Amino acid sequence: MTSLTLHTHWEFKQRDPAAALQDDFRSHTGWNGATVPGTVQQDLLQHQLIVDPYYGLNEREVQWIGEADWLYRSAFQVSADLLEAPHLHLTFEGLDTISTVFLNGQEVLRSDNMFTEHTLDVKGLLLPGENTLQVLFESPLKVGHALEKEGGVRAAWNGDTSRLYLRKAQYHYGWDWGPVILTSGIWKAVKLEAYSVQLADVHVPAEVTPDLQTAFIPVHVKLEGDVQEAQVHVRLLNPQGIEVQSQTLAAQAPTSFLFEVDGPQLWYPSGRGNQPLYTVQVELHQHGKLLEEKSIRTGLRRIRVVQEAVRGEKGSSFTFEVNNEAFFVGGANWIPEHLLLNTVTDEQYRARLVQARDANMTMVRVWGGGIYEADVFYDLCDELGLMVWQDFMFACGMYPGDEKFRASVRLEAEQQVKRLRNHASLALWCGNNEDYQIAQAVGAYGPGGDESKFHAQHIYEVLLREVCETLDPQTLYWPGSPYGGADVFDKTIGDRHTWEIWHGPMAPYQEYKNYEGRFVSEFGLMSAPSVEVVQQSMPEHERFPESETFVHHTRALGPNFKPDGARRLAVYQAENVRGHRNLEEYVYNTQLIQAEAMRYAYRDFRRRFEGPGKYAVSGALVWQLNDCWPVSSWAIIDSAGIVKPAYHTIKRELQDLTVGIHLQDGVLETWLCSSLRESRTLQLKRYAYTLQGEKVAEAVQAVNALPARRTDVSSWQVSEQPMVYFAELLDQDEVVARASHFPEPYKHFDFAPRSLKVDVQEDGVVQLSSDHPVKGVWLSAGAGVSWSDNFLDLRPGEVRVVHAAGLKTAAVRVSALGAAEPLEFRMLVNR
Ligand code: BMA
Repeated sequence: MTSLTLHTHWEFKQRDPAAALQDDFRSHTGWNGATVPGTVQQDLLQHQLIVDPYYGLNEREVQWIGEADWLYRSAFQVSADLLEAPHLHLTFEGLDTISTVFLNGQEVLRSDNMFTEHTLDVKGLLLPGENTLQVLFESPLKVGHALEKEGGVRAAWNGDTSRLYLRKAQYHYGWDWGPVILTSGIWKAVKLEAYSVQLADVHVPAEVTPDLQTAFIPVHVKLEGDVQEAQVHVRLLNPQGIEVQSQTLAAQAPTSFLFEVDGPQLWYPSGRGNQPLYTVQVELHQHGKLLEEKSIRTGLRRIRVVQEAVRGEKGSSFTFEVNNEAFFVGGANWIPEHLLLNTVTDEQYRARLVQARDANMTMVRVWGGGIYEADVFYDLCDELGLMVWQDFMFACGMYPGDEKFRASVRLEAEQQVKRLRNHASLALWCGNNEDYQIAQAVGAYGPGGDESKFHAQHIYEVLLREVCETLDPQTLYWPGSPYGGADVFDKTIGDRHTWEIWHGPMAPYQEYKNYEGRFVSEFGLMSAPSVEVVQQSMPEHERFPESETFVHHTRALGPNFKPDGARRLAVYQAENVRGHRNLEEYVYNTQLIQAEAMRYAYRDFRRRFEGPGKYAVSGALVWQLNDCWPVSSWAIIDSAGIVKPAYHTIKRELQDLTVGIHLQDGVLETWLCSSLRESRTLQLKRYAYTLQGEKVAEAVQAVNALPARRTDVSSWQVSEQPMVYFAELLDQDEVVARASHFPEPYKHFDFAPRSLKVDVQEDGVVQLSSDHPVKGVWLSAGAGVSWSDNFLDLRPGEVRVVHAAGLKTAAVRVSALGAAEPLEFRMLVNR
C-alpha cells in the first residue's frame, strides 16, 4: 500500500461572499499559507493577522472569524504509476465542521460532523500530474442559526444554543471555563492511499478468564480490496517484546485468529501493579510481498463495574473492579487542553497525564463537551495506568433526535468506538454529560417528566448502547453522567455530579459528606490560576481581581446563565478567610479554599468505601484536572501546567494509606483508609496544640488498617477550646499519612506564620518548621519545579522535609494562611 499525506502547499483565505465560489477559489488575492492539520484561527495567529485571543480582552476581537466562511486550497502531484493502483482512496480524518470538498473542481464530499472521518473512492477522479483540492468551510454559527430557526431553540447550559444542532466540539461555543473560539479547518490528517488490498480494521478484544490464569486474545482482521492470494500473518509479542506466538491465514474477509496465553502478565491501574502491554503485529502479504503492517498494543486485564447491594442502605454500589479487585477510584475530569487543538503537543499530553498519575489518580474522564481525544492521549493512559471513562460528545443540552442527526451520530460513534476499543485503559463508555440533568430541569425526564420531549433519549438509551454492545461488548455502556436511580440527583444508584457546593444552593464546602453518590463523577470548587498565568495573560494595570480583564477570565455561569464566577468566589472567601491585601494573597486565598474543599470531598467520599458489601461511595473525579486557557476555574492545574494547592491535597488523599479526622460534638472521630491488598499494622499519633503552639495532649497507639477499605479508630475526647489537632500514621517510624484540623471558620483566627522557618538547601531539599501551627504552607519557585509535597500544615516543633525537582533558583517563595505576602527564603551558600 502506498500512503501519502497531503499536508503541504495548503493556502487559506476568507470567503468573499460577493464572488461565485469557484471564482473565489481561483482568485489570486487574499491567500495565505495554511497549516494542515490545523485551523483558520491558528494560521491567522501565525501570520500575525489577529491578536492572541487568550490575552487580555482580545477574545472579543476575534469573534468575526467564526461568523465568516473560509476557503482552503492545495495542489498535489500524482504519478502515472500511482493511478494504476486498483484502489485509490482519499481520506479526511476530520473536517471542522460544515465543509464541502472539491477534487479537481468537482464536489466530492459534504461533511457536517467534526468527529467523523471520510474516505472517498477517487479512482477515476485523479489526474496524472497536478490535482487540486478545495475545501469550503461555512460559518458554524450561521449554519447553526439556520438549523435552529428551522428546528426551534433547544435548552442548553453554556454556549450559543445553536451548538446543539452541530456535531462540533461543544466547548468551542464557550463554556463556564472557556472562551468562544469557533474554529474552522482541516483539523486532522488528509491522506491519499493506493492499494490492491488493505488492512481496514484490526480488533483485539482480549479477555482474561475470571480466575486470571488465562487470557484469550482474538484478533479480528478486516480487509478491503482484492483478497486473492493475500495472506495475513499475525504475531503476538509479550510486553518484553519477545514473540510468543504467531499464526498465518489465507485472507478471506473477515479473518480471525485466536491466541491463548497462560499466566498472562496483567495490566493494572497505576499504583496497583504494572502496565505490561502486549503487541499484536498484523502483516498483510500478497504475491509474496509485504503490503502493509499494523501494530496494536493491548493490555490484559479484567475490568468490571459491580453494582450490588450496599449493606444497610438503599440502592446499589458502582464499583470498578480490575482483575477482581475492588478499590476506591480517585481521578479527574479532562477537558481539551486548548481551543486551537492542533497546538497541543504530545509532550503536553504526556506532562498533563503524568501529573494526573503522580497525584495517585487512577481514572480520567474524557468529558462530553470536548473531543474524542487524540490517539496519543489513550496511548499514554495505557502506559501510565489511567483508566478512561469515555463520554460521547454531548454536553448540557436538549439535543435533537431526528433521523438525519441520528445517522450522523451513529457514524461518529461507530468510528470512534472502533478507534478506541483496543485500549487497555478504556474502562467505560458513557452516553453524554448532564443531558439527563438538563432534561430533568426542563421537565422531560425524572419523576413526572414528559419523556416525549426528550428527543435524544433514544440516542443515549438505544443507539449508542447498540453501537457499543456490537463493536465493543466487553466495555460497559452507561447512558449518561450522571445517570441512575429515580432522578439525576439520586445518591444511591449510579454516578452523581455534586454541585450543591459551588453551584445551586452554594452549600459550605465543609458539607461534601451530605452530597455523596455511589460514584461521584463531578464536583469541584473554583480558584484563580497562578500569579504567573495572571502576569502572562493580562496587562499590568489589569492584574487585580476586580478588573474587567480579570473578570473576563473568570466565567462560571449563574442560574440565569450570566457569568458569576467572581461573585461565587467572593462568597466562599467571605465565609472562610479574611480579605486579601494584594493579588498574591487573592490567588492564595482562592486556591486555599479550593484545596480545603477538595480535602473535605476526597476524604469524606473515600471514608464511605467501607469494605466488601458496603462500598457506599466507590470513586471521586474532581471537576476538573486541566485548563484550556488562562482562567479562574475549577482546574487543579492551570493553563501553564502549574499545579494548584488542591493538586497536592488530592494527591495526599489518594495515597494507599490515609488517616482522617473530623471534629464532631467534642470528639475527634478518626479513621484510616487503605488501598492495600493486605492488613497493615501501623502506629497512630494524635496531638492537640493551642494556637500559640503549646502541646496540650498527645496519644500514641497501634492500629491495624484493614485492606481496601476504611477502618475506624477509637475517637478522642477533646477540649472545648479552639485547638489545632494533628494525626500522623507511621509505618516503622516513617510518617506515611497525616491529617490536621484547624478551627473554622479560619477568618476568626490569626494563623499568620510568625515563627515559620524555611531552610533551602542544595539539591532542592527544603526543610520547614515552626513553633506554632501553620496552615497551608505553599512553596513556589516558578514553573517547571515539581514538589514532592506542598501546601503543608505544620505541627509545632516538627521538621518537615520536601524535595523540589527542577529547582533552578536559590530563592523559594513561601505563602501561608494569614501571610499578606509570600516570604522569600534563599539558599545560604558557603555556610
Ligand atoms: C459540570 C460540567 C461542565 C461545567 C462544570 C462546572 O457539570 O459538566 O458542564 O463546566 O460543571 O460548572
